[in-house]
Amino acid sequence: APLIRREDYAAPAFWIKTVDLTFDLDPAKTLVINKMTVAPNPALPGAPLRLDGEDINLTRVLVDGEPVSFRTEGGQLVLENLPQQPFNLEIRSTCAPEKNTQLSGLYTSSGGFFTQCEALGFRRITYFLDRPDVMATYKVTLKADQRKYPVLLSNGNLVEEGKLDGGKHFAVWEDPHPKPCYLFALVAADLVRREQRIRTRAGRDHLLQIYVRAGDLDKTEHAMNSLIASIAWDEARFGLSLDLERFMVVAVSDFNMGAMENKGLNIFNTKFVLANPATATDVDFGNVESVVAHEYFHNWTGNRVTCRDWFQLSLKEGLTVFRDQQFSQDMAGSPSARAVKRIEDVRTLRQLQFPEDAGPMAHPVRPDSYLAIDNFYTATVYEKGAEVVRMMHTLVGDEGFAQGMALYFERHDGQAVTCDDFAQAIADANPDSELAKRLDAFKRWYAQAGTPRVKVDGVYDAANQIYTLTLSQSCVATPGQPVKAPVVIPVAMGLVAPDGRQLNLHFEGQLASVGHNTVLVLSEPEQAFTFVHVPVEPVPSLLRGFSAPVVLEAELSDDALFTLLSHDQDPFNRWEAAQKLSLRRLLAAVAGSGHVELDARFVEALRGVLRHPELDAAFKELVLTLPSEAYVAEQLDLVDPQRIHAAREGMRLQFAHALHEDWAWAYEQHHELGGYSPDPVSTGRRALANLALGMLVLDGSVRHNPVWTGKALQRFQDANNMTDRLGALSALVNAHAEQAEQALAHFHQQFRGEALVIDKWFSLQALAPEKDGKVFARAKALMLHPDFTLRTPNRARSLLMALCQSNPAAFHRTDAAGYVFWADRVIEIDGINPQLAARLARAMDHWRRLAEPYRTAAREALSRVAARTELSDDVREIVTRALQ
Ligand code: BAL
Ligand code: ZN
Repeated sequence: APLIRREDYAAPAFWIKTVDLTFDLDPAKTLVINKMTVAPNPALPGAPLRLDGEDINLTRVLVDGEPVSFRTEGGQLVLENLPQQPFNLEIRSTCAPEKNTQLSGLYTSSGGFFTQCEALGFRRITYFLDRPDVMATYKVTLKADQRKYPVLLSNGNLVEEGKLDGGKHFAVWEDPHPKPCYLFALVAADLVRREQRIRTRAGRDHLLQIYVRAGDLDKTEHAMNSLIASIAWDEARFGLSLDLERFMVVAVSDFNMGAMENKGLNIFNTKFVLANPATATDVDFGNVESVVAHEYFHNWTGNRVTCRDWFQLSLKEGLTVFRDQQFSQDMAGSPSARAVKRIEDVRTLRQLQFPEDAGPMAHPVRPDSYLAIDNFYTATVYEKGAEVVRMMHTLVGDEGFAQGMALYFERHDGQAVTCDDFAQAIADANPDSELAKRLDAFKRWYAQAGTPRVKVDGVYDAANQIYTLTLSQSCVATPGQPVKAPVVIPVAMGLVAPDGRQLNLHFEGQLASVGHNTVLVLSEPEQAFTFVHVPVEPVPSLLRGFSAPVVLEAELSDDALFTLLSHDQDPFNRWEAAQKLSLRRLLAAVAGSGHVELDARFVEALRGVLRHPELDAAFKELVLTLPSEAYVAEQLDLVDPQRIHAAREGMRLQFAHALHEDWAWAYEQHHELGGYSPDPVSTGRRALANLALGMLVLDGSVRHNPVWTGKALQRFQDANNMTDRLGALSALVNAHAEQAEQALAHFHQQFRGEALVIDKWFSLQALAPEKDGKVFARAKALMLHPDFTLRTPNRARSLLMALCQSNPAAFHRTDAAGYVFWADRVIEIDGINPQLAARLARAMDHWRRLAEPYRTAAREALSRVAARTELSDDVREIVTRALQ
C-alpha cells in the first residue's frame, strides 16, 4: 500500500446520507445487504465513486434497483457514469467472521459476533466510503439463530424485534445521529446484562446496560457506577448530556484495543470493564473507571464532533484523554489524591511517549503521513495530545476552557473537523489569553515531533535581592523534521527558600506580588524572568504539576533537591525531586563502577518520607519507587540494559536493607485486612504495604532470613482481594523465593476459570527481575502452556509484551536469544493479527542506542523480519522506520 499523506486530503466525490444494513449472521458465511442513498458532491461532478473493501466477497451491485457494471481496482470498487442526482445504491456481499483473526471488521469470539470498525474495519464488512468525514444515519437489521445468539444489538434505539423461520430471530435498530462508519457496531451473542435506569440533570430518562458473559455479572458493578459518575460529570463540568435513550456497554475477551466508543454501543475489552475485588487489582479498578469514562466522553468529543481525516486523530483522542484524566482527578477528590493521579499520568507519559518521541516512530501529535493508521494509535496522539489540551487549559483557565469547549460545540456539532478548528475555538473564546496571542506558535505542538528541552539558569543578586531565571528551549531533530521552531511552553512555578518557606513572587516592574505560584510563558528561544524583593537565594520549583510535556534541565544541587523533596508546596515537584536524586545516583553508577553507593543523607530523606506523619500512603509509595529501567535508559545515549538492571537492583537491595525497620513499620501500619474498597486512601495503603512487603521479602531472601517469606506466603493465602494476593505473590516471585513455585501453582489452580487473572499469572512470571537467564527461559517455556494462545490479544500481550517491552534485562541478552524469539513471534503473529504483531514489533524501537553486542544482534533480527516478502503494512511500517 502507498504512503498516505495529510496534505493530500480531498473532500469525497460523493456523500452517503443513509445506510440500511441487513445482516444474516453465520460464522462461516454472513450475508450483508447494504442499501445506501448516495449524493454526488456538486464540487466534483462526474468523478467515479470509489468504495473501499477488504476480504469480502462481492455478489451484486444495484443502482436505483438495476444491476450495473463495475470494476475493482486496488481493492476498491469503482463505479462510473453514475446519476448526478441522489440515487440508491445496493451492495450485497458475504464475509467469514470465524476466519477473521485480525479482529477488525466482523469477527467471532467465544461463539458470539462482535465488530471493531475504527479505524478501517467497516470496509471489511461492506463496500463503503470508509473515511470519517462521510457521515450517515443507520438502520440495521440483524438476523441470527435465536438459541445461539439471543442478544442482538446495534447502535441507537431498538425499533422492532421478532421471530423468523428456522429457529432464527431478528432485531431492527435505528441510530438517529449521523455518524462516520468507524462508529458502527453490532453484537450477536449469548450474554447477560446489568441494567439501570437513570434520570439526568437535564431531566431525561436513560437506560444503561452492561452486557457480559454469564458468570461475569458480579464484575459489572464498578463499571456501572463509573458510567453513572461519568454522565453526571460531563453534565456538571461541560454541560454535555447523554443524547440517547439507551447506552450500552458490551464486554468481549478478544479485542485489539482497550475499548471502542461506537455510538450508543461501546464495545470493551473485558480487561477494562470487568472488576470485582477477588479478581481485579486496585490498578484494574482505576483503569475501568477511566476507560469507561473515556469511551463515554467520546460521545461528544469524537462522535458528535468527529475527525475530518485520520491525521486529526488527536482531535478526539488527546481531548478525550484530557477529559478522562480530569474526571479521574475529580473522582479522587483530595488535593493529595489528585496529585497522585497526576504523577501516575506523567510517569506513563515519560515511560511511553518520551521514548517514542526520541525513536524511529517519532511523529507529531497530528502526523503527516502513515502506511497503516493503526500504528498511530500511539502515546503521542493520546498522551502527548492530552498534554497539549492541558496546556491550553493552563493558558486560558478553567472557566475559559469551558467557554472554549462550548464554542467548539456551537460551531462544530455534527461536523468532521480538524485539530486547528479545536484550537481556534478555545482561542476565540479567550481572545485576551496568551493562547490567543500566540496561537500559531502554540499550534506547533501539533506539527512538530520530539520532546522540547527547557534549560534553566538562575542567578541571584544578593545585594539587590533580585533573582533572574533564564529559560531557553530547544528540540532535537526527528525523522523528517531537521529543524524545529520554538513552541509556547507554560511553566508553572514558585520559589522556595532553603528553609522551606514558599516565597512571594514579585515580578520586576509590577506593583504587587502574585503570590506563591505563577505561570511563566516561554515562547522565545530564550527568555529571562526577573523577580524582585527576593530575601534569600531561592530554589526554583519549576514545571509544577508538570505543566508542559518537556524535559527540564535545571542542574539543581542535591541540597536544592532535598529542599524541594521536603518542602515544596507542589506534590508533583516533591516526587520529582526524589526521582532526580535517585536518577542521579543510578546514572553515576551506570557510568562508573556499576554499583550505587547509597549516601546516608538520601537514605535519611527517604526514611523521612516513609515515616512522615502527614503524607498520604499513595504518595509515599510513588516517592519510594525507584525510576524504572526504561526511564534510566531514556537518559542515556548508549544503553546497556544489563548494566542498568544491575545498578537498579543493587540500589533496591540497599534500600531494602537500609530501611528494613522502616519497611517493617510501614507494612505493619498499612497491611490490615479490612473490607475492600477501591477508594484512593485504601488503594494507597495497599500500594505502600505491598511495596514494603516486596522490600522485606527481597532483603530476607538475600540474607537467608525466612521470616518475611513466610509472612508473604501467609498473606498470599489469607488475602481477601486480588491487590493483596497478587502483591504477596509478586513479593515471592520477584525475590525468586523458593516458595514462589508453590504459590504460583496454587494461584493458577484457584483462578483457572478467570481469563483476566490467568493473564496476570503469565505477566507476573514474564516481568520478574531477571536472574541468570531464568526469567527468559521461563517465559519461553510458557509459550507451550496449554492456557497460552496468540489468538487472544490480552493473553499474547500478557506474556510477550511483558517480556519484550517491559522486562529489558530478560529480553536484551548477550546471546541474542531474546531478539531471535522476538523476530519469530512477530512473524508468527503477523499471519494472525497484524495490529498485534506491529505492537510487538515496536519492542525494538530503540535498537540504535543499544551498546554492543546488543546493537548488532538487534539489527540482524530486525533485518530478518524486514526481509520477509509476506509482511503486513502494519509490521512493515514499524520495521522499515526502525531500520531507516
Ligand atoms: N477510539 C479507539 C479507542 C479509544 O481511544 O477510545
Ligand atoms: Zn479514545
